[in-house]
Amino acid sequence: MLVIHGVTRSRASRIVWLCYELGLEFEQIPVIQAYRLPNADAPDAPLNTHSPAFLALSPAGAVPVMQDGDLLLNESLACTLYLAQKAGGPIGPTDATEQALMMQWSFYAVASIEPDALTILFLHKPGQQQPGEDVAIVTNAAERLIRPLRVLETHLSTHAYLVGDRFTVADLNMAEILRYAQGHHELMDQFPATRAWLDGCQARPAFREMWARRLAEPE
Ligand SMILES: N[C@@H](CCC(=O)N[C@@H](CS)C(=O)NCC(=O)O)C(=O)O
Repeated sequence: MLVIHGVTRSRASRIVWLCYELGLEFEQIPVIQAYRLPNADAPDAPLNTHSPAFLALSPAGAVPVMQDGDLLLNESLACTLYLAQKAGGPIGPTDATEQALMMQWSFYAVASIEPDALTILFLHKPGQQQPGEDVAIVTNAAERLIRPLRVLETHLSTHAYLVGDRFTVADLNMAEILRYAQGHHELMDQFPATRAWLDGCQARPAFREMWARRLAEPE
């Protein structure tokens, strides 16, 4: 059976969501991020990204890691792209052209959106008193996101999905990364087609199932 190492409150969410889309059974080993623990190196600490048993699988000490038979795979988007292609249904590529486009959007999400979106996720606290330094960092991150979000908006103004005329792994990968920035309403409101597409992705039963699993985990 497919094994996912990593709690759902991590980038493992991407693989969990895809497994629900595909109806794939999986076992999840809830490896937690070391930074979320008071003392990750204590002998009684739960299995975490510093644990020797986990580092044997992931020398980088990062979740998720996925095992499918003899294949041991790091990098969440390599995992989703692999599973979607292997499954062979509508969520994956039908040919090399679609595969290239799915990789294009996924890599664009990771390279041009994820770093600034993560900054927003961690530092944007609307309605709360915040250090001016954090506010400036968030403002800069939101400004840098305007360019890639314009690219997305242009595409999604004339297409329902990123690749083909159906929901695919490219939408899933992009949606999970853009989720980090969705709490920044002044930013997202500038991109109504993107906002509507993201709402549609998150309304999918498989996303809701992943989200419920995530919420069931301790914060
Ligand atoms: N590019 C990697 C990033 C993996 C990553 O940074 N994972 C975080 C959690 S989402 C992590 O494990 N951090 C470990 C730690 O800080 O201890 C991927 O997409 O899989």
